[in-house]
Amino acid sequence: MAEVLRLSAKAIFIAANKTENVEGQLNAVEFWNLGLGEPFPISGYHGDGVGDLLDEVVKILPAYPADEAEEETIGITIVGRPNVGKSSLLNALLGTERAIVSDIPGTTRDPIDTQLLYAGQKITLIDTAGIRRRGSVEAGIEFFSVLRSLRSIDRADVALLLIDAVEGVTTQDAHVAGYILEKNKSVIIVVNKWDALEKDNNTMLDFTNKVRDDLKFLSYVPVLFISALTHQRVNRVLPTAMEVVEARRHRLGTSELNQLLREAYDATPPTSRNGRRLRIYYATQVSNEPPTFLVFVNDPELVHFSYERYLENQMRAHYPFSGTPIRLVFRERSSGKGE
Ligand SMILES: Nc1nc2c(ncn2[C@@H]2O[C@H](COP(=O)(O)OP(=O)(O)OP(=O)(O)O)[C@@H](O)[C@H]2O)c(=O)[nH]1
Ligand SMILES: [Mg+2]
Repeated sequence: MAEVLRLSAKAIFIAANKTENVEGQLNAVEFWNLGLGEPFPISGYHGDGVGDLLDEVVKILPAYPADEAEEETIGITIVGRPNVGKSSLLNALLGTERAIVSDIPGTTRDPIDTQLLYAGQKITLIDTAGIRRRGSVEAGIEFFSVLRSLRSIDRADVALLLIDAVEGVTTQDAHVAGYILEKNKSVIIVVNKWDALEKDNNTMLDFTNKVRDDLKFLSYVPVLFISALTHQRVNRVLPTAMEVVEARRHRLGTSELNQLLREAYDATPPTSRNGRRLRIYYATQVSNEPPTFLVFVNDPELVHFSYERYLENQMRAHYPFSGTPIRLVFRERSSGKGE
């Protein structure tokens, strides 16, 4: 059958059906032997994997005119404490005075959505109300403003977390960053009011190190230094957001992924626990936005937090997934399957 298909000179996709359980997914791997490329584990019954298969099929179809193909809009929300310059940044990006800017904290009350077209992509840019320290938010109007700011993160792909260059990173900024990642959204740190800082040759490096130190869990996140007032480097914001969106949508090929994990494992094997050592059998990227990887191991209990972090770092050394959280899901490989 494989031979007949090969002779047909048509594009071939192997859909390995009935792979809703782990065993089935492992069996699907054996279709590599057909030599017809990567098999797609799907479940016709549950619908798992069908979207991924269709994505690949659609990729090789002739392109539609751009306006039909780019239906999807990318959500970019601007968040941060009151008065950091969120509305000023929106205006600077749009080149118009769309949002009200004032030195009174709490000027913006409701999220303002603006649609724009950038590099052929439809973008919804959202200016939000400032998010104040927990505890200092009284009930009433402000409470709901903050709630709506947080909700804007839910409907965005990327959050621009604005930080005041003069005030530096606060614990509140760290909280908001944590919230963004919890929602599996991508993030860019944007240090605003860069014009208002006395600077020497080291200021930017020192500030970057400080940000990295204060927000250790955001080591893979781009940091930009801008002035919404003078427009300094504001032109870096949207290109960086597009890079991050691309990273969110990136797929690591299965053989690429397995090779890099094998190399990582061999370079630094995990230490054994109670005489048992973690073994990694096979991994596959099961979805994106954010990229999610299923890793089959002998026993997920043997995956130590620090080893998971090590694997993640090795994956990022191979492909940075800039600004984007990635998820590793460890599953036990069912017994009786090979070794
Ligand atoms: N020096 C300097 N001032 C800025 C910059 N960006 C904004 N500001 C000033 O900071 C104040 C607050 O700006 P907004 O853009 O209203 O800040 P916001 O984050 O939208 O504030 P809320 O809507 O109240 O949360 C205004 O007085 C701005 O002129 C900047 O890059 N440099
Ligand atoms: Mg505002």
